[in-house]
Amino acid sequence: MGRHIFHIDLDAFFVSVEQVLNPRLKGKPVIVGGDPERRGVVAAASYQARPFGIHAGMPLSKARRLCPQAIFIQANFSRYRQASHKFMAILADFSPCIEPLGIDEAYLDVTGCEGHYGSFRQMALAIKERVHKELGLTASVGLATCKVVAKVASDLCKPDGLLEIAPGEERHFLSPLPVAKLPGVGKKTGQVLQEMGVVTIGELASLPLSMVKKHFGQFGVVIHRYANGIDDREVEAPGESKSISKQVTFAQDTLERHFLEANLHHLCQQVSTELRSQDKQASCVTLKLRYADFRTITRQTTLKPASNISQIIFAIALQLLDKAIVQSRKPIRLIGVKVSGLCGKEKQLGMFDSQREKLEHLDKAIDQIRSKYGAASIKAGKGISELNC
Ligand code: DCP
Ligand code: CA
Repeated sequence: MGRHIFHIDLDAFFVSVEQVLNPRLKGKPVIVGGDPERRGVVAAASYQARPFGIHAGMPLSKARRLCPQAIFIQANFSRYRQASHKFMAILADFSPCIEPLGIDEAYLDVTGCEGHYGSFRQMALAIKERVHKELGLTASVGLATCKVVAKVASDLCKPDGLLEIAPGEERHFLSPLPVAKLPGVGKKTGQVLQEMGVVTIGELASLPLSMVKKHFGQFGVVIHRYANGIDDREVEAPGESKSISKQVTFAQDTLERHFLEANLHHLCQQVSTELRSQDKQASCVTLKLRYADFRTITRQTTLKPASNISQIIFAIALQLLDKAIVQSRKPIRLIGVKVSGLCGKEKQLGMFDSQREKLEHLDKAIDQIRSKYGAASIKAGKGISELNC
């Protein structure tokens, strides 16, 4: 039996949350990001602001030049996080197989779930209705047999849309669209494809695989399959995660080493606590940095043996951060940590066994205190200098 997958994405998320709180903002060009007099970029723009050419990542000063009548408001992340949790909880009521993607989007594998609603379309409408009724937000939903087609579909029908791509129609649907619409095709890949004379997804799909592979290696195989509407990726529920990641966006871009270190420490604590709660160990640590100009880099290191010890993950991530700071002294907007290559507990033999054991006991004690008194009840220090890993 074929799969049925939804991609659901909230429209102009940050702005829409603000509009629910202040209905006078509805129907107006609204920009969340902050004060245009100060340095900063657009986080979200209402659909009324977009015809002026305003988009996320654009400097606020430029946004104001393009649309002087726009209303600028400060981002309030705790509000957005709260709305996001409620949104994900609504989705989880429709299918247990849910994969949150970002703060305001998720894949849902709804194969076999449509019976109660009559059809997948009716089911998608029911989701939209609940999101609107309970949160006051509009969502756009793409329905397809695989992730990539569902995502392109939801993007295409925004805002407040619903687009169903019938089984067998995947390639035909993607074919006329600009190649930049294909997930995975960023600026760089788009440029190379343009030089190859590829404008539409259909043209990419028609290229011989060997040619795409020659230009892009294994990644070429993936985008060629996507262009042909082929995508076998499962919708991965968080419980079965292959990775755990946490990130934080700063109110102001910074290069302040102690501030970055403290945030990194907190993120590493969060991912390692999550690892331990899943009884998993990670064999890879990835640091993600986004600079003020929105350029994003990732740096990773393999962990041998795999570990879920907070101090070890932090020590590795900190090394990566220090290297990155030396390489580029640009102010940082976002910092994130991902642990992947997850596996069950290994017998850890090695010269630092006794030290690791001590750290494991420490983490266990911290976990117990937190589970009893809450996450904020205890903070671990950053004493890593003696850790030799
Ligand atoms: N966001 C951000 N900085 C960016 C992009 C997005 O802070 N460069 C935040 C604000 C967005 C939210 O993430 O509201 C979700 O991002 P989306 O890309 O889904 O954009 P929107 O939801 O704002 O608009 P759309 O209706 O196009 O999905
Ligand atoms: Ca969105």
